[in-house]
Amino acid sequence: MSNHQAAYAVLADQLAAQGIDIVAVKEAIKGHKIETPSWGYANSGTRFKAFAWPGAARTTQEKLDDAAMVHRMTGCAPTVAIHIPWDRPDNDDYDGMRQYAAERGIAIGAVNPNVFQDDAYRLGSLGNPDRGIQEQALDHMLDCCQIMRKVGSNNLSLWFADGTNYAGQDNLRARKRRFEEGLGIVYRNLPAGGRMLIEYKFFEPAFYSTDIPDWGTAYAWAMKLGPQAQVLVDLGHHAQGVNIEQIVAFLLDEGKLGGFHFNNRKYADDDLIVGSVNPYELFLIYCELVAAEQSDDAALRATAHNVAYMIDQCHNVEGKLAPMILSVLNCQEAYAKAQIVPRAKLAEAQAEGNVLAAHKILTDAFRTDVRPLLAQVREELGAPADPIAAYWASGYEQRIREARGLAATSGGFQ
Ligand code: PSV
Ligand code: MN
Repeated sequence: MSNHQAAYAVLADQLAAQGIDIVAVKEAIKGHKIETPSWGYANSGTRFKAFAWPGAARTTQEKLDDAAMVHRMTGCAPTVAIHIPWDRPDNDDYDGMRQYAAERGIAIGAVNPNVFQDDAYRLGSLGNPDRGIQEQALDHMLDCCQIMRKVGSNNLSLWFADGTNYAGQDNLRARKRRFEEGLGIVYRNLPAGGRMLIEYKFFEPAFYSTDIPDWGTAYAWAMKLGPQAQVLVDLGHHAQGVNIEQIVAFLLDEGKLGGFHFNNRKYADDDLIVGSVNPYELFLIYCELVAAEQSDDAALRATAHNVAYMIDQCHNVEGKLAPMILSVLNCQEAYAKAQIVPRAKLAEAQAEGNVLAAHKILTDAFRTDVRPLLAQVREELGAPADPIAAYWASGYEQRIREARGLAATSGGFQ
């Protein structure tokens, strides 16, 4: 018996004694999938400097190769989000892209339109006062609805850089109406079974007003648009001290939580490895999700099981694949800890008003070392027990460094 197998046997006994169904927990962990972003495999930086990383992906094919490697190492990252036009293939060969991914054991996940990098978008996209530019943004988003059909994606992930920098710069109510009109058109063009995930961000790049500043705005529009529109929660897009797990609980209960962009931050939208700054917050967020997954309410369960878990991080100084693997593992670890919360006992303590007992039940689960359980799950899935060690031992990093060298930029699918 290896070390982690012995540790797993001890943990399994301990959890069984608490009435936790370890087989069900392992099955749930095996079903928990996390999408990685194509843009996380390429060079990236801050507004001050992008440091090139040796071996960083230069094309979308290389990004897909890397995402497939992350999936092979973790066993739980089978899809990759694409960003258009960053990942636009030559001759719009999206069939080729879909096939390339499939040949590597992964699939294309969320399609992210880019309506912020063109010069035309200086004053915004859907919120722009110029009708022609609104239409340009709309055309691109409608194009992305077609791309969803071609790559077999069910998620259109929308983030807008729209806002204003100065009081008086634009009419705030008019911008709201422009957004509502544009989003309505996109909504009506979604593929059958596809959904629109509306992401909010409280500031940046505009600093006076942001057109979708908070979950309330995204929620109000998702309600107006209909069942195929839901809210996307990016962990980096809140003011300090905001209780994100409460937002998650509210949106889940309303059937409007569509997806996550995982990352962590110390100050703002820092793009740090999820769980690296505040693993307790990540655990508490997962507690809400798992409680909904395990609820008696069928609609709530369906919402929770349909949440798109995605990473939205660009690693600037710590490499590319290894930090992505660590991010996936951190999510999995928080999910596993949320799975071992004894919910009946917790509900009892809550009903009795036993504040300290309820709090301790949660923190005991958080403090449990679930790594042997995760190693066991990975072995059962045919993935390496220690994905980071396996990655370094695989020689992949060395190979891509030699083959790709130092690239200043990244390009599309070739
Ligand atoms: C910019 O803040 C951002 O990080 C958003 O979170 C988007 O989801 C992402 O870029 C990709 O467009
Ligand atoms: Mn995001």
